[in-house]
Amino acid sequence: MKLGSIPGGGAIWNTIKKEKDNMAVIPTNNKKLIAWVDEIVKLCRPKDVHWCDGSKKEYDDLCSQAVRNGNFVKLNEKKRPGCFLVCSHASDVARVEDRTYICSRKQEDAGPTNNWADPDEMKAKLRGYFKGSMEGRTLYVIPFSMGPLGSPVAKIGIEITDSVYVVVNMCIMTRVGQKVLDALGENGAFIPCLHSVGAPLKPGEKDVPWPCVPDPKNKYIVHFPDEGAIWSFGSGYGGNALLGKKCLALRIATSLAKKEGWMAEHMLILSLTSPEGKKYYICAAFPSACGKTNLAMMQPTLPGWTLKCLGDDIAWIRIGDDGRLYAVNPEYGFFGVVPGTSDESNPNAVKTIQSNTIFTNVALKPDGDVWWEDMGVPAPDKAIDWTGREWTPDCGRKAAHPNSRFTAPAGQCPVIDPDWENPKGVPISAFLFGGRRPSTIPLANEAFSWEHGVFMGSTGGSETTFANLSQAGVLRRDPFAMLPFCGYHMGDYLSHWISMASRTDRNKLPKIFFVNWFRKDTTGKWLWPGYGENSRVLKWICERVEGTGKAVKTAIGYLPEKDALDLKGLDVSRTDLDNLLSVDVEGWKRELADIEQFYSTFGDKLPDALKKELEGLKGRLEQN
Ligand code: O2Y
Ligand code: MN
Repeated sequence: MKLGSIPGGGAIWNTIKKEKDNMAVIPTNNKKLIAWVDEIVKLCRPKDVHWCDGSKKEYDDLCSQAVRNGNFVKLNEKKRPGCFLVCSHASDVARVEDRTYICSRKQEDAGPTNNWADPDEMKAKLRGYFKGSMEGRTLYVIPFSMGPLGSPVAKIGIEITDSVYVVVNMCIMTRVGQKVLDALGENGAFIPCLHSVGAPLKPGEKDVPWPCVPDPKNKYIVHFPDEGAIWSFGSGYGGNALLGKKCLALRIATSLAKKEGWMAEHMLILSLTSPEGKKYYICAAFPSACGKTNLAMMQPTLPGWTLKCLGDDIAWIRIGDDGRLYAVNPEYGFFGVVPGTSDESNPNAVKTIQSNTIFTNVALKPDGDVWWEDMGVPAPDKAIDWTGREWTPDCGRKAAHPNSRFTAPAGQCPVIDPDWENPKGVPISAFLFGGRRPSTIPLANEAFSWEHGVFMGSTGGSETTFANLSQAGVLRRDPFAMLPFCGYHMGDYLSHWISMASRTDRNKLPKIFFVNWFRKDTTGKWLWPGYGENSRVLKWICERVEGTGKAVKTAIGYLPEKDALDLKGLDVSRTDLDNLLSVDVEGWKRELADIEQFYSTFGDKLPDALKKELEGLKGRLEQN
C-alpha cells in the first residue's frame, strides 16, 4: 500500500496521515507504531513511504520494479519459475560479528563474548548515521510476525527498511502484512526494527545494483535488549538486514526468554517416525558449516523411517501444560547456504528451491538458470559469476560466493511436517548437540542427566575448515552454537539452561545427546558416511528415548553398544566402528584442559552445576 510522495523529499509525514485523493489511510490505529514511523520518517527523510500489505501482488510488483532498476535478474521461467538472482556488493556478503553490538544498560549484562556500547551513546551516534539516510528512496514499513499469527508464542516486529531486497526476503522468511497489523490492534506491543542500507540518492542520481556502506567500520548491527529494539545500518545482507531472524528471533528473543522463562535457541526441529508409526520430535544445535539444513530435511536410508522438517535454524521452546518442552519454528522460510546443495547432500532442499526462490550471490548460466559449486551437475562452459564477471571452469575463481544463499518458502519443502505451523509447537523428545570434530568425540553419546547434557551443549564447537576460515584445524568452542546469537551474558545463558530442570518435572525433559558425523581416521579418511545414513544414529536415539536402545556407561556418557546401531546394508569396518564408538581417554584429558580454559571466559558467572560436571568428568577419566 503506497502512501504517495512526501512533499519536499520527506518533509512532513503528518501531511500524508490525512486521507487525501489517491492517498490511502495509514493501515493501523496503533498509536505507538504511528508515532515511531513518524519519528523515523523525520530522521531518515525518505522520498515516500510504503506500508507492506504482504500480498502476492505487492511481492510481484516489487520484484518487477527491482528487475527494471537492475537490482534483480529474473531467472528462466521454464527452469526456475518465480525465481530471481541478486548479487551483492563485494563488501557485503555475510553477517558481520565484529560490527554486532548488544547495548544493554549495564556492560556486564552483555558479557565478555558480545561487543557492547552504552545505549544512549550508541543511539546518539547512530542517529547521525540514519539522518537523511533514506533520501531519494522509499521507506518500507514491514509488519511481521515471528511464529504463527495468533499463537501465544508469536512476537510481532515492525521492520522499517529502504531496501526492496529486504522487503521481499522478509515476505518469504516471516509472516508479513495487514493480518499482522490487525493482530497488533490499537495497543499491541511490537519490536521496532530499524534498517537502512545507508546509501541516500541525490536527485537524479542513478541507483547501484546493491546499495550499502562499503566501509565495514561504518556498518552497525545494534540490539537494545532492555527496551527491545534493533537498529541496523550499512549492510543489506542476510542476518545483518533481515532483522526478524538472528536479531529478533535469537538476540532479542533470548533476553525476553530469560525474563519470561522460555528458551530461544539456534536449533533445527525435525520429526522422525518409526516403521511402527511412533513419532519423535528432535531439536538440534550445530555451529555453522555442520550441515544443519541437510539434517533438518534429510532422507533416511533406513527402510520404514520417515523424517519431516519443522525448521532448519531457530526454535522457540516453552514448557507446555503437561510439563514437556514444546518447540515452535518462528520463521516462515529457509535462508540456506547454496554451495554444496545437491541431490546427494540435500535432495529435499534441491526440490524446495526449484521455484519462488531468491538466490543471492550464485552464478548465472547463459540459459537463464543458476549454478553453484558442488551442485552435483557439471559446470557450464561459461557463466557470469556472483561478482558479475565472465566465468569459465578453468578461470581459477569460484562461480558462487561460499556464503551464497537461497531464500525459499518453508511450505515448499517436500518433507515439511504437517505440524510445522502448530501454534502450540511440538513436544521434544531429544536435544542433539554436535560439531565438526575430526578426533576424540564419538559418533553418538548420551548425557547422564540434564546437567550433564547442558555441560555437553556448553562445550560444543567445531574445528575450522579452509572453507570457513583461512586457518584449518583450530577448535572453536561455541556453546549451544549460540555465541554470536545470545543477547546477554553467556554465563547467565548457561544458568538459564540449568534452571529449566527446576521449572518442570525433570523426568519430562528431553534426553540430551552429542553427535559427531565428522570423525576422521589418522589418514584423514571420514569414518562415517553422513547424510541419510545419519538416520541410523537417530534410530538409536529414538530407542534410547523409548528405553530400549543398548548403551554402555562410560566416563563421558552412554555410548551405543557396538551392535546397537542398525548398520544393515552399510559398509563400515569393525575398526572404524571401534574408533567411532570408544572413549579416547588421552584425547579427552586434553579436551578437559581446553574446556577448563574456555570456561574461564565466563568468570564467576559460570554456573556451579557446570563446574561440578567438569570435576565429575575429570574424576571419571582419572579412573580409566
Ligand atoms: O551470513 C548471513 O547473513 C547468514 S547467516 C545464517 C543464515 C541462515 C541460518 N543461519 C545462519 C548462521 O549464521 O547461523
Ligand atoms: Mn543459523
